[in-house]
Amino acid sequence: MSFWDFFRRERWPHIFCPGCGIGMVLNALWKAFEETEQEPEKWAFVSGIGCTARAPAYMRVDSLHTLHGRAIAFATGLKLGNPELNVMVFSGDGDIASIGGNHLIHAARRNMDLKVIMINNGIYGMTGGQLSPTTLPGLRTTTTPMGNYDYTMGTAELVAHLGANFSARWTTAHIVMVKEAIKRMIPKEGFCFLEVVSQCPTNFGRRNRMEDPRKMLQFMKEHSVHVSRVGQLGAYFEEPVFVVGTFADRDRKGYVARLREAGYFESF
Ligand SMILES: Cc1ncc(C[n+]2csc(CCOP(=O)(O)OP(=O)(O)O)c2C)c(N)n1
Repeated sequence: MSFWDFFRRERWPHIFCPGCGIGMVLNALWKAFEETEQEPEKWAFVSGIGCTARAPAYMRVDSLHTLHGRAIAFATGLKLGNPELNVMVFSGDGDIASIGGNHLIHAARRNMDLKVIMINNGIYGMTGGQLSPTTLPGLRTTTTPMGNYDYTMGTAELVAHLGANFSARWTTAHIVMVKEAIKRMIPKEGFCFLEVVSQCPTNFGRRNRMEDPRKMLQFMKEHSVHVSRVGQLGAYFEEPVFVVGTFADRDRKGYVARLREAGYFESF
């Protein structure tokens, strides 16, 4: 599958700012699809609202661009309506962890058969850079101009704790690991979650003296620590630290398999 079999050139120019990390993740996604010989027509992508949520519109796949925070709820309906379809949610940290947090928690708890890629740029990018639950301590946003005083949500840790089959966090400074994590998620059943910490030079970098995206990549690299060194308590750091690595990789039965075993699909 060539690059242009996966992306819709006719929909470009896209809305992403110069230096935005979403393009890097899309490239990793395409490479993961190419290397595992995926057929895009067997996939559907679901997103909420935000910069990241616009991404599926540029892919040559069936996609649902839904309400802010409700991507996982729509994706769950889609998967249960057509269990043969591979369903991937691709959305932002505000969309998935903040307004959509409750859907995330219960989809992970159920081990719902979805792949979720959450781009964590640490803010609400599309609306101008407000604080989000994933903003790291001390960093500046439009709503915390003197620095974030709030504690950070460890989304990948939470999803792992809830029993999902796969949960990982990497940054765009570890883009090969992002691709490898996507490849690991593709054949798995159950809930598979990948958080990608990513640069937003426009609304995050500018307020934190990192308007140059290369500075942000350097920052992410220097402030990353592998989960094997700190355990799952990384979310409780008082300084900006990105705990990267795989938090869960198990093979519990997914929701669809459990419904099928109980005879629910036959009764429809
Ligand atoms: C119900 C609802 N509340 C608020 C908004 C306004 N809104 C649009 S995008 C957005 C935040 C997007 O942030 P995130 O999901 O992190 O994505 P990003 O733009 O950073 O990729 C908000 C609050 C909305 N569209 N709908």
